[in-house]
Amino acid sequence: MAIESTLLIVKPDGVRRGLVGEILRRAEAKGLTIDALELRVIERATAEEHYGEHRDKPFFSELVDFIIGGPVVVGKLSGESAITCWRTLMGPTDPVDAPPGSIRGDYATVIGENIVHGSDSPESAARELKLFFGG
Ligand code: 3AN
Repeated sequence: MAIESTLLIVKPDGVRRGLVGEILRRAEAKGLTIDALELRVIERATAEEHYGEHRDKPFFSELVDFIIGGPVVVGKLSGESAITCWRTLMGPTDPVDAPPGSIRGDYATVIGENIVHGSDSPESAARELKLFFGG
């Protein structure tokens, strides 16, 4: 067990649907701490770097256009095993597979609009937190 930090993004679909409060409530209820929080529109270059591992995938341009298409809430969540805890609260990437009780299970139906992001490893968390918060 270890204290970790992870990047949270409430994507444009989550903000548009008024789910910011509910998503933050779930993170806090779990016991995670909100160390940084900001509403912003992500620059295209930042989005392309963030999703760099998907650059060669057919859905890359759609993914980037979607994430920069409206305001998002970016945050830093910290706590014991925060990376895995937040991924579990989010549910699997495809909302069709996400169980009820998870954010994607409760609020999403399609993979291209799956409400939230969370870093998938300590290495990703460090890279993503630096990209969005400078450290
Ligand atoms: P996660 O967001 O669960 O870490 P990743 O990193 O595999 O999932 O994918 C990043 C984002 O790319 C997903 N949140 C989803 O919006 C989008 N995505 C992943 N796979 C697909 C796909 N097959 N078709 C369309 N969009 C996808």
